[in-house]
Amino acid sequence: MEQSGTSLTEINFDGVVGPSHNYAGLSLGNIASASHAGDPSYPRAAALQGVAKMRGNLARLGVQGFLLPLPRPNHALAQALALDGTEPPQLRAAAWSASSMWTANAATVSPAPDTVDRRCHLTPANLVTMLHRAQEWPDTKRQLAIAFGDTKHFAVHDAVPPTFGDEGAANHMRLCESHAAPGVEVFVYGRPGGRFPARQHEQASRLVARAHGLDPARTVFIEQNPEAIAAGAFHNDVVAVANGRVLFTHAEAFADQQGAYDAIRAAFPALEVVEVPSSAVSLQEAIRTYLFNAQLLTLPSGEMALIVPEECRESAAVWGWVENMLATNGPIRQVIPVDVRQSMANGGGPACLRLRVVCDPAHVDPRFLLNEAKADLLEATIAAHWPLQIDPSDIGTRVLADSVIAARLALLEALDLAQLG
Ligand code: SUG
Repeated sequence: MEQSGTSLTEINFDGVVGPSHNYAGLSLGNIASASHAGDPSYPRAAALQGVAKMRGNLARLGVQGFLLPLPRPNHALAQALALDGTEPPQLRAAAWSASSMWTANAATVSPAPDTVDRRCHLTPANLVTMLHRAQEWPDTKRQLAIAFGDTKHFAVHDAVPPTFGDEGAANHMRLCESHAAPGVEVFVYGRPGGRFPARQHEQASRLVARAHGLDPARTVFIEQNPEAIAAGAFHNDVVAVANGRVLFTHAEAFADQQGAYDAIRAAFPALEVVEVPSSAVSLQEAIRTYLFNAQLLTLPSGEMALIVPEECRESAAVWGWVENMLATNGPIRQVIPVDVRQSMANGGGPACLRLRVVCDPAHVDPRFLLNEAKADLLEATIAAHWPLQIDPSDIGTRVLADSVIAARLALLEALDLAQLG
């Protein structure tokens, strides 16, 4: 058992966008996914946008990690679905989805200072609500077990059993005085019955909290606002994000907004809420621009920066609120737009693309950590192997399968991770 040390830091593990990235309209309740269904996709541009975001954060924070695309097409799923070319295209596309790029859904992570055995616990998300996402977790777990294979410092669990849907860190927030101090973990679940699926089940959240050995006095369970889910907030991280003492949230994120603040404050009295009122940014505009699907980072200077999608700067309402916020003396001192448009068109903003792990970087398998040279290597491999464009009619073809498989293997080899092949 190890006590938390000063070397604990937050590492963002971004998902490298896989070579089969495409728009198949697979996610009911995800407005962007539905509205871009059938569009051509640009996997090379998508993956390069992701690397550019990682490079920016590496420069800002000095540390950055990544997780690799999962094997696609998934032959086991294709077989299980009896795909023979006569099936509906969406069923076929499920076996090709590059959805593991959204690593906020890879796992729920409880850092060592929060857990009873003082190890960092990771539970891969079962993602059972969506077929194309439910196939991810066994391969995700294999990867996590390598990246965080140091069992003195990490515990990697199995996913929560079905039918309790678990969507991982996208429905989980952590408040703390510093990343290395014991934190308060907030699990946000939805109740079924609305027009769109509530993907995070309360019992899944409670199960993860127990499995991770969290202190009940520092664990809070909160219900998502059913109206937010109905408006397209299929994950809580579409309408709220936390970092340090700060909860940055839309005023309509939770079923009982004031009750949520009170419950968090009871466990974490230092809470600072930065709330965006509906009069400034409507729920619909927040979901369209992904203002809250932002990375709220503590910079080495101690200031907080919000990494938002470019779409925020193009919205008069959102940017107007941002400028007003920056003019006040609040905890968020910088707002930095990034271009992740290819991911955004499937409902994945800057926060969806990263999994936060508070740990000592020295305990992580270095093959999953980025530096400038490795960012160059990622870019060169993507530029050489990722398809430029995928049209819906390409999905299911042998030609595309060969190119997607070869592209991923080239990346694994470049990173000395062929064991994941
Ligand atoms: O699960 N989109 C993903 C987006 C995940 C966003 N993650 C977070 N909010 N943390 C999803 O809905 C679309 C795939 C398609 O339609 O082809 C998709 O899976």
